[in-house]
Amino acid sequence: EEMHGIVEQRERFRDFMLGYKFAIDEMITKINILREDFNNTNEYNPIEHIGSRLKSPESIIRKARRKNLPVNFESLRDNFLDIAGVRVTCSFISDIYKIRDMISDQEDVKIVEERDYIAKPKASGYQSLHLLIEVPVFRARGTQRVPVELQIRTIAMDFWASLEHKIFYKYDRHVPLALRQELTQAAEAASSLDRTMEKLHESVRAGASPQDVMDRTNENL
Ligand code: 0O2
Repeated sequence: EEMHGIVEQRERFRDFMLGYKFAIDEMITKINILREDFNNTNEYNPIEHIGSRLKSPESIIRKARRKNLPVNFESLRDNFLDIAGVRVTCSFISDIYKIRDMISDQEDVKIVEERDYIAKPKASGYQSLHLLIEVPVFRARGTQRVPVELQIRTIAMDFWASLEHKIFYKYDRHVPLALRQELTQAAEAASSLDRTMEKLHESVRAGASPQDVMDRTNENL
C-alpha cells in the first residue's frame, strides 16, 4: 500500500516537472523566432544568447527548507515561480527593453510581475531585468498555465553574474565583506562599460562620423 503511494507520488512529480519543461520549450521557441526574424532583416540581431534551466528537485527542496515552506505539490506550485528559468543575453541595454516589449505584446503571454534590477540593482550589484510570466501549455489533459522566470541582461551583466555566482558558491554563501565590496565595484565597472557601449551604439545609429565616434570613445575611457 505504502509502496504504491511512493510510486504514485513519483509519477505525479514527473508529471508536475514536465509542465515546466514544456513552458521552457515554448519560451525558447518564441525567442528563437524573434532571433531568426532579426537575422532575416537588415537590422542587427539584439539576441546574443539564449539559455534555460529547470530547477533540480534537490535545489527546490533545499530552498523550501531554507524558507520554511511545506514540501507538497500545492506549496511548490504556489511558492516556486522560478522552477522554469529562461535567460536571454542581449547586446545593448536598450535591447533588453525591446525584447521585453516583444514578449509582453504576445497575446498568450501574461506578465505577472516585472523586477527591474537595472533601474534598481540588488545590494550585491546584480543587474538584470526579471519578468515573471505565465504561459499556457496545451497538454494531453488540457491547458495548464505555467509560471516562467525570464531574465534578460546584457553580456556585461551576464559576465558579472556568472562569475559572482561561482565565487558565491565557492564560499558557500559566506563571502568575506572585502570581497563582496570588490564584487560590487566590479558590477559598477561592468555597468559603466554597458553605458559606454550604449552611447556608441546610439551615436552610430544616429549617423555620427567615424571621427565623432572616436572622440566619444576617448571621452569615455
Ligand atoms: P539560480 O541558480 O539562478 O536558480 P528568491 O528567488 O526568492 O531567492 P527573489 O529576490 O525572490 O529571490 O528573486 P530574484 O532576486 O528576483 O531572482 C532570483 C534569481 O536572480 C537568482 O536565482 C539568480 O539567478 C538571480 N540573482 C539574483 N540576485 C543575484 C546576485 O546577487 N548574483 C547573481 N549571480 N545572481 C542573482 P537563484 O534561484 O538564486 O539561483
